[in-house]
Amino acid sequence: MQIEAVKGDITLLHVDAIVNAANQALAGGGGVDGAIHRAAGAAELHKACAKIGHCDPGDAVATPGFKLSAKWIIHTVGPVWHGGGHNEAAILASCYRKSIEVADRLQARVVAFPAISTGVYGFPQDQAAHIAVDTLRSIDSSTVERSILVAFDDSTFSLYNALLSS
Ligand code: AR6
Repeated sequence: MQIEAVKGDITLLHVDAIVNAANQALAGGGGVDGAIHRAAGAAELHKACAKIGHCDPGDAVATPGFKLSAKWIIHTVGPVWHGGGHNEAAILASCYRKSIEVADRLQARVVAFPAISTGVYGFPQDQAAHIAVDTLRSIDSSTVERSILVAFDDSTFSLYNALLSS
């Protein structure tokens, strides 16, 4: 699986699936979750999420992409940062692994990820970037050919580029 970094708005990407940094209730919210709801069509996406109802931290579920160019939205729930001693790293790694498992089942070949947990949930950016890159590198996907790490700010973009060139 090829891994690359881009900077920008994940809702604008022409990929098979985009990953959403959701909450356990799949209720929508701010950050990338809010942007994805607005771009996909909030009413339809809310309805699809309500039907699923819940997602545990570290797990992932899928809905259609509705008005997005992406065919699918894979909703994963990152850990809330509580200082690092509450299994946060393992839960974040699980978000990347489970999202790829869901993408495999959907036959998605190109998947884009936001920097899960590094906004409202407070996970330190550098540690999260390491986990994203290390976890994706460790996955042997049967279907996904390309994973795109989408940075919304310069510091995240620099971290991804440094890690991907090492
Ligand atoms: N495209 C790509 N990345 C984005 C975009 C965008 N359009 N908008 C924000 N980001 P966050 P979390 C980046 O807070 O920390 C929501 O309310 C942002 O700069 O969206 O996992 C949910 O409902 C940051 O780097 O997600 C949950 O309650 C990254 O996306 C909670 O926030 C993640 O920031 C989840 O918190």
